[in-house]
Amino acid sequence: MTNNKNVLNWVDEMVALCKPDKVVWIDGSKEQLEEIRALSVSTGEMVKLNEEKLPGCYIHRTAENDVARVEGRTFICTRNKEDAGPTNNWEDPKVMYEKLGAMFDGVMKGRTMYVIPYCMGPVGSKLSKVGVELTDSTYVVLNMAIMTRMGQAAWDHLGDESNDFVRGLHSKADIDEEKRYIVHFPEDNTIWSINSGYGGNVLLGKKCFALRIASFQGKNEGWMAEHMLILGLENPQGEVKYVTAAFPSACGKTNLAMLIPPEIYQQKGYKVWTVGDDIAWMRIGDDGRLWAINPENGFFGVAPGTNMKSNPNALISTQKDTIFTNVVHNLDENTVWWEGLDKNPPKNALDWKGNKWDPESGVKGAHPNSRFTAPAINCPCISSEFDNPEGVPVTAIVFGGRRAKTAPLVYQARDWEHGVFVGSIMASETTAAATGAVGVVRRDPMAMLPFCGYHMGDYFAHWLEMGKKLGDKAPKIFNVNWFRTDDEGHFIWPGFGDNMRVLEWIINRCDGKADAVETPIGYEPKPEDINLEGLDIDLETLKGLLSVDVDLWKEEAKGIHEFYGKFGDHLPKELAHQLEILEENLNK
Ligand code: SAT
Ligand code: MN
Repeated sequence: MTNNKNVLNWVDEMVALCKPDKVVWIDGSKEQLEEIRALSVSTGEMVKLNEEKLPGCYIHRTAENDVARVEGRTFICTRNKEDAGPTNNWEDPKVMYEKLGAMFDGVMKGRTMYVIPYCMGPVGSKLSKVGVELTDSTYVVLNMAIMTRMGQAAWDHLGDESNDFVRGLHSKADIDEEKRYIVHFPEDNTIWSINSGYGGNVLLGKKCFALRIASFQGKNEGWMAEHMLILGLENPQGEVKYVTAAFPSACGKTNLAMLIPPEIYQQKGYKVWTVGDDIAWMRIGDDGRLWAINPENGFFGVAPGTNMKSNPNALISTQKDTIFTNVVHNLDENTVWWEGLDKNPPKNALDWKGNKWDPESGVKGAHPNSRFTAPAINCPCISSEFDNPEGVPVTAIVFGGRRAKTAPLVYQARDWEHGVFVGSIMASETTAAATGAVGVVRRDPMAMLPFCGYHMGDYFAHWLEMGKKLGDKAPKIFNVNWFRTDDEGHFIWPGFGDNMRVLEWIINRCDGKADAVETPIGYEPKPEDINLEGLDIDLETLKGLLSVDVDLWKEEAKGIHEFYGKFGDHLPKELAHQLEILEENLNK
């Protein structure tokens, strides 16, 4: 399959360590994948769903203690502790290789090791990179087949000589949480993951490579790996402008990426095209602009809340060749269900734990972080540029999170440097995507807190550096918050398709077609410049959504001081200066 000695030697070494009974090289062919599906069904790893209603679809359940990323057990192992920074768990690489080496020793005895070659990004693109994942899980093989360009094409992209591939090793031998480790060695292009079967911990091309390792590579090679969706917004003249947006996990990236504009926009001819829903790799093109590709090939989306109203494009994407994880299994129809899919929970069903489920019981049937793994090509609004090796030019970068009060619906940064500040102070209420308390506000710069593979202060400096190189060709930077609530805790802004109204203002700003008002935190729309036609929201409510509460922001500034304190002398002086400007503005 490959003659690349770097690959062959490393696989030999890992086989000698893990001692599998058998090694299967994945070529990505239909026949081979079909065999592996049949095998997973025979072992009970997956259940085949109703072929008429959900052709090519399967359901899988993880262990009950293994349903989300485990940030406490995720490590960045660099030779110098300093290089991993204050926001990552660190261990000395030597110590960690030894510790995990002992755990991997003989771990695949009696099992099969699958060698999965995969390409992150369109095959042949200058920005694409190859990874190889060794795993003893057929679930991982089948998910990687959806999430990446997997098989022979990846070997071809790598070539026979290159050593530039990420070495991933995964085993799911034991489900004991105390023995679970998700470990990155950025200096060796290596990822070792053991004793988990949950997506973000084991699909090593995704968060581990495409964000943690890739962010480190991007810093060294002059590009960016970001936790961002990429969408194209087509106007009635047929011009498409591309926007990338960073929100923390489970804050609606998939929904925004697949947005369907409200009726009044559709009538005029506006359309939204999806390039990616989770990760963007960006580089400066020959024309000096910032260009983005989506390194993934599928969507690993949150199931609960996805329905024909909230996100029809996502739901349609899951109707064939999809793997569902930790959702409700409808036994009468052999289909799937989750909270928020529709108002008819199945009566004869198993919950995500595999127990008989009574919808009347008040107990949730699907896990809040249950997921679908769906091929990107299933998406009705997939962009024609999805496979373009050049990527798409980025007009605007949007940051956002869940904030009940502080952040307004939308504001624009004064310039790139201020934009980096806006990204760096991002904060959001936590969700079920990671283990731990839900609903607690935490700082999550650029939505990269759990995903930055090096010192976050240096990461901010890299952003500033990129801005200097981009100069006046830099995308404009914005911040949005769809999650402001009223005194009863209800969301005020309808969100979903109506977010188009905010995107319209963002694009108009980039085109120099919309005005703005200056506030202490940045530029905001004039309320009358947000189109409210057909919405149940009046101008007063909108003004409320755009209001900046100076007292809350003074509190916020204190929180930022404290947060910035962590970074010591790695904090770029430009950001400290931006914080001073914010405080001055608030005290005016
Ligand atoms: O990390 S996952 O890929 O499992 C999902 C997420 O948290 O964004
Ligand atoms: Mn994500």
